[in-house]
Amino acid sequence: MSQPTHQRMFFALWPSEEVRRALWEASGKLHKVWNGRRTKPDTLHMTLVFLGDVELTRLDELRAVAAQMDTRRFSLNLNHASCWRHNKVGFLSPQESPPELLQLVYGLEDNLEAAKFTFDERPYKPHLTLLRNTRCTTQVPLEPILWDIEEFVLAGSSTTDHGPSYQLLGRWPLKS
Ligand code: 2AM
Repeated sequence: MSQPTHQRMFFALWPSEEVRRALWEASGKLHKVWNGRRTKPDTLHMTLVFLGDVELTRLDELRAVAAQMDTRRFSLNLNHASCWRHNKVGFLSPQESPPELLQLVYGLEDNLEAAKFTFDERPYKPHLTLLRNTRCTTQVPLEPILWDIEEFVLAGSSTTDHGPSYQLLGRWPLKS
């Protein structure tokens, strides 16, 4: 079989084990009321910038783009659970986006544009997908999930018979 030349990639925030457990618990509570298909615990993440298919020969260039970022660490308070009607995604989000989160996203986008990478340019709506094919019915009480963001990652995505599988292609610490 010929070697792949491209891979689907995105920059993301990747939860620690502790945050992952809290997210999985929240997704269980939402699933009981809203139904749908739960995101598997090991694939839970929050996308920053979705690049789509990237030539593997440009991976080092992409890592250099990420290494230019000098955003400070911040805390994310996932205190809002909701759904989008158009794509039936159920998600957690922060009611207010910390300025550092937006700096990180817009900074990456600016650097990517300068390096002539293409990416999904739709307005950024911070969200962490917990359920697919779902509909929000009634409000579900949840404890807010506080997540200390100390790094961001570049993830590569492949499709398997069991759904998406992600490989971490790089991780960059935020400034303390
Ligand atoms: P989602 O959770 O709302 O589906 C990997 O596909 C990640 O990239 C998912 O978190 C997905 O968001 C996000 N993403 C953003 N834009 C995308 C796009 N145009 N196509 C597929 N995934 C996208």
